[in-house]
Amino acid sequence: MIRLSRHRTGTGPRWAAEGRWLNGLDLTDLLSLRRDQIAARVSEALGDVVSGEPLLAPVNGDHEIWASGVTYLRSRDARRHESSVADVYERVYDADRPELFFKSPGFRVRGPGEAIRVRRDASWTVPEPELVLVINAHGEIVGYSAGNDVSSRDIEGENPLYLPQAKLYDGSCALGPWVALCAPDKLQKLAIELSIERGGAEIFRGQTSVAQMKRSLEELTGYLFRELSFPHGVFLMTGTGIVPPDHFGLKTGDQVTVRVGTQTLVSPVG
Ligand code: DO4
Ligand code: MG
Repeated sequence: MIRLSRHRTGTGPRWAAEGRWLNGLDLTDLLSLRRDQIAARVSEALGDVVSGEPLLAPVNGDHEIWASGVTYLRSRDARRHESSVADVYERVYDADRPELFFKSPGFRVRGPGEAIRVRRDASWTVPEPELVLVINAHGEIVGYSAGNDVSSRDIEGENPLYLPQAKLYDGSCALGPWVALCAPDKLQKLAIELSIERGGAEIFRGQTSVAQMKRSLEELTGYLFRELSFPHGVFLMTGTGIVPPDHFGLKTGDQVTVRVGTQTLVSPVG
């Protein structure tokens, strides 16, 4: 596994691998390569050691973040319950074609320690802890990150056609802390955890595993690439298997921790 991180510097964002600067190379360059060429290209570009420059979201501004939904039974059940048109969730869970939606352009993504938000016109907002696939321009899964698909359940529940408003607003997408380059078979059983703190005390904790997902990672990737090309590579959130109980909604001041495999993404709610 190779950890790629993106940092704030005096001359703009810069990428590093395993704590050393990458000279003249960033994630977009690496995602134009085939999977089996990436590690060698990273080694060639390694430079000086990073000296404490703060982490940014591990994504370039022109990357796209897509998401899939209703890939875990828990998500299907929660949405069937919240919605007046419950049938659509049941049908998409069982259908061959998965639900895929556009979540965010890279420039809107919040990184480690950056605030996520509750929409001002929403009354019921939840975090969604998700494995995020990092996919190269050739449609090969080359690594992963941890992600939070923050969602307004009341807006989606009122009418599924409001999904883009429930899913895409300032502070609704967080990723990080890094892109871990690894073989896709290392992702099949990763543990996923969600912890929510309010006033310094944990008020919700849940866990699942990628092994609980109804669909395969290759199946989701295959559908995303069917009729769309991604010359810069693309990020794909793979759906949530953890949904807090119905009485729970995020509030300003909460702190959300998402763990996926070895990555821990902490986000205050601003
Ligand atoms: O159908 C709505 C979105 C589902 C979703 O985001 C999820 O299951 O994670
Ligand atoms: Mg989701």
